[in-house]
Amino acid sequence: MRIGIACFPTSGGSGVVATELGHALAARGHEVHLVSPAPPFRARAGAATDGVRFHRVSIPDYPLREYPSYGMAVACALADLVERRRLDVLHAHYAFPHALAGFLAREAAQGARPALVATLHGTDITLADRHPCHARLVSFALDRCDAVTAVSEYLRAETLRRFRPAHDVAVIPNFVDARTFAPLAPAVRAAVRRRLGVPARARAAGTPAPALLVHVSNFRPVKRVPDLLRAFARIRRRIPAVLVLAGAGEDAPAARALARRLGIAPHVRFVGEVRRIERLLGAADLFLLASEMEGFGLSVLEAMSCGVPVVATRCGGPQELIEDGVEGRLAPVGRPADFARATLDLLEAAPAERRARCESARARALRFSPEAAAGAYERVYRAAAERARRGSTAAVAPLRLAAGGRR
Ligand code: GMT
Repeated sequence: MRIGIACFPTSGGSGVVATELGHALAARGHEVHLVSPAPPFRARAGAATDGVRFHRVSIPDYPLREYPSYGMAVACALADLVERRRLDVLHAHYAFPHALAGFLAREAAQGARPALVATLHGTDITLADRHPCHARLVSFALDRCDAVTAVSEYLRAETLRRFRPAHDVAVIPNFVDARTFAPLAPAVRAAVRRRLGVPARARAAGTPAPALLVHVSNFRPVKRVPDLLRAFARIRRRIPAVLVLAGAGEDAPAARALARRLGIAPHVRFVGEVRRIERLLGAADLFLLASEMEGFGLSVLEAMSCGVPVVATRCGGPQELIEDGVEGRLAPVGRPADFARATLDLLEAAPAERRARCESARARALRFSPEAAAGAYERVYRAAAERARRGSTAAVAPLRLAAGGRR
């Protein structure tokens, strides 16, 4: 198939999923076009040679340029691609504006009518009603798609509850490349920890080695980083530990200020965006996520794939990845004291129990393979193409496809 994928290029999970899916589909023989304002964060060097072509969305320089429209620019880029490559499928990642732009592109393009597929990731649904008009456009776009997928059962349920779309929403969980996101060799792990100033072993007999706790974030309010810092302050009162926060975003300056106020600044490292995040994840004792809501929680899956257990809030997607007490712990949202207790439970467990949890985390992550996800998307594409051919987008039979190991 000839497939156009529209996504954001930033380090957020939706762009990562779209890019990795593009590579997995290209490996299965499809012609894949990635459409984004910049090369996506995880786009691989030499992508053009492995069947994925990148197309930059440029916002035209126009006399009224103080009002640039990214949405219109993506629609133009997609319409152009549909015509030039006679696309079979247009796959929009993130409902707004990509699904709407895909609809416009399909209407505007001449000579081809690709199937329109949207994948919902999280805040595109759960924050859409912050602006009623925005929600109306999301609803309109979803109803014009030939297929809609969500990255978790939780997000599917939220989408049905909030939008009552014309068709069912298929669940295709996100996935992880278990060769890249793998447990680190002990020497590599020790080297990464040394660079962070966190020894892998105790410095003196009778004193425990500090725990390395890692969080990856876009520092948006939904991540509740202040809760994480408050929980960490409690953890530090009991045991030596270092918290590494990777990523960048609007709440980062306030998080630094809070770390200083809580007196934990010397033990908190803000390392910004990290290219080879698998090294940082693999060096951790635990991965922490205190979000208010996660459509999926890709960083949770990536940490698990590195053999690292997770403490997360009961906030949607992570509840489908972690069974409380098996691959990690789940804590209520907005309760730093409970979050700290859950984290300490894991850190203070006997070594054999800790090892078993690492193995469970890795084993569970192996069930979310890129190949299975690409196969599930192919099936959605085929069904959507059939629907587009018939020219009908309403009253669609339920599509229930799961690529990962949902319980
Ligand atoms: O909504 C965001 O904060 C960003 C968005 C993105 O573009 O990465 O993240 C969402 O998509 C990811 C990939 O499917 C999910 O793993 C994240 O859980 C989801 N974020 C939220 O729902 C907050």
